[in-house]
Amino acid sequence: MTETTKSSFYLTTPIYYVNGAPHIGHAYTSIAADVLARWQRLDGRDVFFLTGTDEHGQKVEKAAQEAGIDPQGFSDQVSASFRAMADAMGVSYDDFIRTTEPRHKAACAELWRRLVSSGQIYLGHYEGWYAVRDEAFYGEDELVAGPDGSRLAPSGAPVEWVREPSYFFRLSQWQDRLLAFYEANPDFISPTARRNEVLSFVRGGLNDLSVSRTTFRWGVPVPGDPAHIMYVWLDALTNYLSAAGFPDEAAPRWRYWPADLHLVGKEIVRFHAVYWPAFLMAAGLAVPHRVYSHGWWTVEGEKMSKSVGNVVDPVALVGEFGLDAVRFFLLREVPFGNDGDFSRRALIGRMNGELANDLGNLAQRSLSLINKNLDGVLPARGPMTAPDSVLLAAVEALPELLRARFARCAFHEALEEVWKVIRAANAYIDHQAPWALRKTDTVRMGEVLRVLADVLRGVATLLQPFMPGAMGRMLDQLGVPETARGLDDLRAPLPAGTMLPAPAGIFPRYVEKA
Ligand code: ME8
Repeated sequence: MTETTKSSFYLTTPIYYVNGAPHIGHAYTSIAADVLARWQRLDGRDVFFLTGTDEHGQKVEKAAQEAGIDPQGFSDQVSASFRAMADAMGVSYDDFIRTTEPRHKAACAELWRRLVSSGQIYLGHYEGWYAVRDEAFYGEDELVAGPDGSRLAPSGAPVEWVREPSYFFRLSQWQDRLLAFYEANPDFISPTARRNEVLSFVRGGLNDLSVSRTTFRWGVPVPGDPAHIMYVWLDALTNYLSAAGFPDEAAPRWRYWPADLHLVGKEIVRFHAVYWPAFLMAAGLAVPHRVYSHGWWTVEGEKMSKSVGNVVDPVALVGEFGLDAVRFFLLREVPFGNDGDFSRRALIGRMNGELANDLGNLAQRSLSLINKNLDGVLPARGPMTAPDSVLLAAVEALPELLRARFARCAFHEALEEVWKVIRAANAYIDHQAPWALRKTDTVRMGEVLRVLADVLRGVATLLQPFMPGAMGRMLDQLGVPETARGLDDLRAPLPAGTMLPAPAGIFPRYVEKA
């Protein structure tokens, strides 16, 4: 397919606040999004994958003050560390947007003007609770009591009383249209639990939303009234438009709009599934197809926090365990959508069990038998026995099974489907015992090794989005050219007679240092 005929897929991560260093939670969302982006590319789609940093607002301004650096210099530094994190995690983003960039500020100003001209914004006065940590307004009835009796946001963030002139967005007028939109687009929010939360929030009635602040300066000024700074969430959400070229509808990237999927953590669903579609509809713009919200990680049973000192640095983790193992673990350990717990023990268990024993040994055993007994030459397929056909049929069924899992962001299920085949291949090699056939029936030995090479090729091709480095090496060892590693290429068999390079272990066992 040529670039122009491919169907497009626009995928985003949240843009992360630059108030602190990236941690494993940020890496998780970015890796999950990356797996999906790589899968869609493998499946022949024209992908636009966006990530970046959210640099305005009181929270960042405060962090810069505490660091004793001006907010722009501070944002430059922390944004660079988020970009370095994405690079270290193998995140194949097509663009990295920063909300302090001119292209983004211009998009915000234009969106604001469109909301004003459609009569959706008016000047008033805000009085109520605000949590800087969440950058969110809360109603009195939403607050909870803290351990010392103080009022807290439902997230546990401290709140302060705010009283200032403010522009408002007429969110209250959007309740019915939002509910009709959710009904017409049942897949807009997933998983179901999150969808239900959003529905009940919107059914409960919506208040107009304060969309500007006058008590600090670090943000995008309101067009025509620069005493007001745009509410950081209106600014931040607009990044998804800015990167697609908005407001220039002739921009090459505008073809990607609306986004196919916003992948976010569960705590920011309301912004993406309520405010964002309301802003877009009010401005006469198309609404994204889906918002998927995943769960939260704790670390060794505890909430990650700077004060507890248990924040996991993803770059250090990759330094210790390797990138492929970390990516695999994060998506394998916890059903996507659920909360999960990170522990070294669980990571090492998956590395040694599923990577080293199940997949690594299968590849090493098969490829070294080809290397030693067949001079490294890939044998031809022979007449199929029943066990050969059953195993090959299982691997050939995987692309369709995985497409359906990826469509639901069920990454853990996709991995389980592949592992079922890996386990079956291990049972097959044990039963067929090609090492014994070497002495009794070398022709059959070649046929068995060919079946195994075909299984490994299918598995390695399909696992590339999860473990691009390790699976690239496995495909090298199987003699698969770099230009023939897509899903479509699986239909053509590898040519018999290909010389395979000497195999080298791909997943060594991890031994905990004493
Ligand atoms: O909310 N477990 O930025 P943020 C899993 N700037 N995921 C986690 C996590 C954890 N413990 N901690 C963070 C913002 N995340 C806004 C977004 S978008 C227009 C603006 C991930 O720096 C998860 O994806 O607080 C969560 O939604 C995101 O980081 C929040 O990052």
